Amino acid sequence: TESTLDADSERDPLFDRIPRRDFMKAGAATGAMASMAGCTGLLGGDDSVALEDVKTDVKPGEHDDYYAFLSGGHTGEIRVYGLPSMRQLMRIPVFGRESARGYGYDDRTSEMLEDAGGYSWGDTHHPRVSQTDNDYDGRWAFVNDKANGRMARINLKYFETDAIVDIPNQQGTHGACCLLPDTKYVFGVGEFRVPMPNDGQDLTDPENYTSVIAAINPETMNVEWEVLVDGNMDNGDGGKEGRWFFTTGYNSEHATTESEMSSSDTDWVKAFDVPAIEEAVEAGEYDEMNGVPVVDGTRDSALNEGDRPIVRYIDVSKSPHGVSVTPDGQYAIASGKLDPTATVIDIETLAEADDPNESIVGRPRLGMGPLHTAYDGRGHAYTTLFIDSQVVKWDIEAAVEASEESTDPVIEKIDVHYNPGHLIAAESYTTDPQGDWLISLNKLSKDRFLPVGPMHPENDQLIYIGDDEEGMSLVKDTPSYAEPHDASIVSAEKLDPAKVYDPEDYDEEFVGHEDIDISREDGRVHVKMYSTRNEFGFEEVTVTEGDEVTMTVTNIEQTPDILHSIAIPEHDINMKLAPQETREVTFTADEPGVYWMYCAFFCSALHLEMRSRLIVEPA
Ligand code: CUK
Ligand code: CUA
Repeated sequence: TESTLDADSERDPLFDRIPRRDFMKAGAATGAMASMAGCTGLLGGDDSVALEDVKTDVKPGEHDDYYAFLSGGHTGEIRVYGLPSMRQLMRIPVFGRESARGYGYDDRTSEMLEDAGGYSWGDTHHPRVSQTDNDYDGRWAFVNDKANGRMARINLKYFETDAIVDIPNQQGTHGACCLLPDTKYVFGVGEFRVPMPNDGQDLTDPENYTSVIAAINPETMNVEWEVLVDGNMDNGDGGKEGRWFFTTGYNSEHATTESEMSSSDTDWVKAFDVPAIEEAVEAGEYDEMNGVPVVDGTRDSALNEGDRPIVRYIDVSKSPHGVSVTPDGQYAIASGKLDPTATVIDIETLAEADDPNESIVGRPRLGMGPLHTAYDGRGHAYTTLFIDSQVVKWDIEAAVEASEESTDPVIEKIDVHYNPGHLIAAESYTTDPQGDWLISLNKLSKDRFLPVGPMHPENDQLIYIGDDEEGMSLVKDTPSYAEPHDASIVSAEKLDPAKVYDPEDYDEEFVGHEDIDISREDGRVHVKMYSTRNEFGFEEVTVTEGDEVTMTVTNIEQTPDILHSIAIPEHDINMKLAPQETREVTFTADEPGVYWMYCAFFCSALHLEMRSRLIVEPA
């Protein structure tokens, strides 16, 4: 394993202490604490398992224990990995067209992309998986578009994007997260401060720029309301109890340049009191902007006076970046690039505190550039140190009362390669993390892989965190294409993806053997045909130059994994068809000639012969 940077002398005394604390936590739950306190036989706590006793390699033909959903940054996609193998199982295009899946090539998905702004790319950062009762429910994943102010929903029955909302009044949607326990809302956290409305009326005075969080209904993907705040916002995470939602922000200065943005020693974590906001919306205390109720949550607003302010502004050290809520829902932990400490906020006291700063209960000193924090469910937090290029493991309860200078809560540090952004532990975003695996999503790989030109892959490192006695172990390097930011790791048994499509789930009309048809009316041609090994429903389709052609094609196969597509040369069309899937594409046949429509998936021994002619007659 990689070296532990802390000298042994620094680690030992802490090391002695930690398992006892773990044990006390477990003991308190069973009421057995008094009789067994101090017993050293319980080093490592109940759940601690040695690395040699866990599956680290997934043999050929075996399955992984977890799905990991990694964002793809400015590729605009999501990648699905298996854990612990770190094999890439699938890519899910979200904000950009992708030809292998025909995403953005058929009518339905291209209309979806068009209705969502018509951009050809997005910047995905935070994939979050829906939960019911604080556990993964297998329904959806959500992901933000930092580039264009959007949120997308991925249907986990089919592992495909099924909805995108272009969020009004929000220029860059950075944080993304669900309000738990039951995913009542998906929050889009607005990063860029812009004039509101951003219509060219008021361009120059940054004091008047502002940003909003958006509460999105996960079923309808409708933006229900927004809250306007002071300063910008960055990452976000929701409490486990359905009341609080937290965001960080690095620009309380309301500045437009880097030096001004980091001039103040403190910025804010904002705590949104969701039921109080809902009451304000209910009472009509909002302005409607671009069709969305926008509630004023700035510090001086009327709604922030009185005994139930809708947004609490908590002073934290300069430029906080990550914020995440502990699995027990007790603390929100924020940290940033420019200060070596993390801020531990006691969520329960937030409601009663006169001054929200009273809810800050700890400021442990973790290392340089603490960015993001994940949890193992055994009372430990793991924070990436961007500048130190390490992951630090620390004890949450020991951090309560810890001063800014205190390194006491620190248990261990491990080097990562290099410069980690997010990290994520298995089911860290639930109330019951698995505590075995952690991925450090490193921004640089430098010398870790064969060189492939000036653009390097990034390095997603798998770290075993299940053994409190031996500490963290680096298990694998995985090169990844630019640029994963965050991830969610879900136990395999919590998802139940379909093997073939259910035609009931889509609007397109299923075209069976008997249903093939070509109809013509006023220069419009509608072709309905099936695809199967090794043919399309028609051997040739003849249209006239200038016709608007709609093709509805069903893959009538029942056999899992037998995919076809219909690729039309020189028409920029490739439509993927999984078993029982129907898709539709509309195009204008404007060049006379013969075009071989072919199947792009190697589906059988006669796959190459699976083609038909599109004949376009001159007008
Ligand atoms: S962010 Cu990229 S490393 Cu968008 Cu959560 Cu911190
Ligand atoms: Cu169908 Cu190749």
